[in-house]
Amino acid sequence: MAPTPTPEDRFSFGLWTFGWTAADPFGGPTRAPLDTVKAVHKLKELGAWGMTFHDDDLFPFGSTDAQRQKAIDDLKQACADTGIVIEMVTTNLFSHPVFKDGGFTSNDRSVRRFALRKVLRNIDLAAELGAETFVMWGGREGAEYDSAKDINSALDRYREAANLLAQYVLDKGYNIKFAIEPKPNEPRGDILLPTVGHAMAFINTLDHPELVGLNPEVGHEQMAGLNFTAGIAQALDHGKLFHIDLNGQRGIKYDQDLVFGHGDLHNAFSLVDLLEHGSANGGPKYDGPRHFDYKPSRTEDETGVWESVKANMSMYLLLKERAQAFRADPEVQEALEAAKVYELGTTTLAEGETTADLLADRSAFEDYDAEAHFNGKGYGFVRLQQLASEHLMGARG
Ligand code: ASC
Ligand code: MN
Ligand code: MN
Ligand code: MN
Repeated sequence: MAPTPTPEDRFSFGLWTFGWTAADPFGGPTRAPLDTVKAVHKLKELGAWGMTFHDDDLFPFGSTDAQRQKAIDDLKQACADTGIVIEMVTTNLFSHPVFKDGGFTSNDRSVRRFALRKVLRNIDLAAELGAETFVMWGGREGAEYDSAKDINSALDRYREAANLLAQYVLDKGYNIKFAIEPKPNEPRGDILLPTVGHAMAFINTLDHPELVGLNPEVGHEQMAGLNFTAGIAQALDHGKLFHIDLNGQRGIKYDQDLVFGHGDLHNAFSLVDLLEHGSANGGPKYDGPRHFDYKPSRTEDETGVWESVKANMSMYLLLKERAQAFRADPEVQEALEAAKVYELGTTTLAEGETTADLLADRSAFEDYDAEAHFNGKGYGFVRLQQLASEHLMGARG
C-alpha cells in the first residue's frame, strides 16, 4: 500500500502538467482542457500542497485585461477555499511564434524587450500570489545552427535580463528568488545553459548571484546522459538548489516527462535519499517544495491523468520509505563503513597540518606501500549497491 500524501509533504504540480491536453508534434490533443478551479480542488483532495503555473497556462496569450483578472481572481478564490499554495510562478517565453528564436536572447531586439515586459508583469503577479520562486526555463533560448547565434552575445543578453529582473525584485522589495532550469535540447537543437553545471557557472557572473539558483529537472539532466542525483548534490554544495522538477526519463532521447520514478528508478531512489537525508557526511540539505513537472501520457483519459498525479506522490513517498529503511539497516551501515563512504568525510590533512608537514611525513609517500595497501582488497561498492537495490525492491525490512 502506498502511503497517503499530506500537505506536510509539500507536493506541488505545474498547472501545465495535469492540464496538458496531449498534443504532440505528430498529433492533436487527446484530452479536453481542464477547468483550473476544479483542478485546484482535485489537487487538494489528492493530498497535494501547492500548484505552479506559466502565465499562459492560467490566461491564454492575448487575453484582455479583464479576462486575465477573472482567471487570477478565480485562482485566488480556489486557493483560499482549499489552502493550496502558489509556491512558484514562471513565464511562457516559448509557445507563441514571436519567441521562435528565443525570448531574452532572440536575435530580434524588439522580441527581447517584449519578453522582459511579459516577465516583469508576471513577477508582479507572482508577488501578489505569494510565490517565493520564479523559474526561468529558456526553452527557446538556443539555436539549430552554429552560425545563426553568437553565443557570446546571447549570454550577454541572458545576463542583462537576469540582472534587470533581480534588480527589479530588489527595488520592489519582493520576497522572490529566481531559479534557472537547464535543459540540453528540445525544442531547440541546442539550448543555452544546457546543464546544471553550465547554469551554475553562469549564475556566478551575475550582479546578484545570491538571488539566482537552479530548478533542475530530472529528465533534462538525464537527456544529457548525466547523473541527476550527482548534479543535485553539486547544486546543494553550491547553495543553489532553490527548487526542483521531479519526473521520469529513460535514457538519452526526447523529453519524456514520465511520472517520477517511472524512468531511472535507481537514480530516483538515490535522489529521494539525498533530498530526505542529505549527504552521508552532512552538508547542506534541501527544504523546498517537492514539485512535479511531468506529462500524463497521451494515451490517458482524465481518470488516467489523476491516477498519474497520485502516482508521482506515491512513488516519492514509497522511495522515501525505502530510503529510510536503507539508512536504518545495520548491515547497510556496516557496508557504508567498510566501503569508506564515511572516511571521505575526513579531511585529507589533519587540522593545522601544513603542506610542509605533509612533505615531511615519510609514511605518506616514501614509506607508503601502495602495492601492499591495495593488494587483494576491494571497496565492496557492489555489495552496497545490492543492499540498496534490495531495499529499493522491498526485499529487506
Ligand atoms: C517549464 C518547465 C519545463 C517546461 C515544460 C513546458 O517551465 O519547467 O520543463 O516549461 O514543462 O512544457
Ligand atoms: Mn521535461
Ligand atoms: Mn521543468
Ligand atoms: Mn518539462
